[in-house]
Amino acid sequence: MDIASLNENFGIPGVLVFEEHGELTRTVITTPSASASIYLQGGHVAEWQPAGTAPVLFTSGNSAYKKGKAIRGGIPVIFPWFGDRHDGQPGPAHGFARTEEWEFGFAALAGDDLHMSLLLTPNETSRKLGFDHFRVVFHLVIGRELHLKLSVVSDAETPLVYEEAFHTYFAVGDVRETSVTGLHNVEYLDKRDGGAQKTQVDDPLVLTRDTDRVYLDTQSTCVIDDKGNKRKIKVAKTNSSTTIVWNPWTELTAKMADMEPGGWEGMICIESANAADASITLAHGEIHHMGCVISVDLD
Ligand code: TA6
Repeated sequence: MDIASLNENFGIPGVLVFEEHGELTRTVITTPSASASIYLQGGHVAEWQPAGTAPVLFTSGNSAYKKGKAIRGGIPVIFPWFGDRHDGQPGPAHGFARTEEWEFGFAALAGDDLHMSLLLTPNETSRKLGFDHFRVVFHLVIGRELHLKLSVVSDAETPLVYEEAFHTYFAVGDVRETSVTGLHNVEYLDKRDGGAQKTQVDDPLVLTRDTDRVYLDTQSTCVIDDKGNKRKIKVAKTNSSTTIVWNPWTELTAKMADMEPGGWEGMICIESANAADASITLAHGEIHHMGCVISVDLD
């Protein structure tokens, strides 16, 4: 659907407007409680800023807004596998959902909150990768809080096995002065140490180097104490058993064309997922909902 048709069918004057940005189509949202931008490619929430506080999501100034290239930052929607594909078949890192075009479903204003949905269905890309007969609906409520729900339905005769994640990049004043609670005593796979399984002893967690950890069997709410912005960001999730913590730090950032050299200092990924030992299996007609509510409390 072209921009004019999107605005005619779904636009809300002064609240929700579709526009081109780079090679991509996005919707820009402005309400009394928050502003946001969401790209149809990937159903990708790139920005969310509740009234009265700094942007909550980190987006790299070097991000490419090109077809088929994931935006660096915001909330990449990861489906149907997390990280490298694990079944010996070829496929892009973190699956295809974040680089495919999603269909805009609906948008409606309820008070100061904007409700909207996006839909991903099988296409030539997914079928080539062996994924057909599924539907993914991404429901969002954008306001003083950000409510996310990813609903996956299987229409296949054989079981659908998948991983999923909200790969959320949070903006922080300085990651070195930021701490995270909610993961104490949780087992994790340390991808910076050959995937060794360890226990989270330090509480709160403070990152001091490049960090890539997959926390297992945890449904906990994480709280990011973003001292640099004098706020706490709460990440409450439902039907999610995995939490990933990631920061590329200096050396890895230097190798990423879509990251600015010091970009790592202003971000931390706290990702709500079902991955590693927590993949989801759906029989024909079954549905699964993974949710996440992000909220901000000023100090
Ligand atoms: O969530 C952490 C991670 O899996 C890291 O291993 C790193 O690869 C990161 O995702 C970013 O992946 P991307 O494909 O977006 O560069």
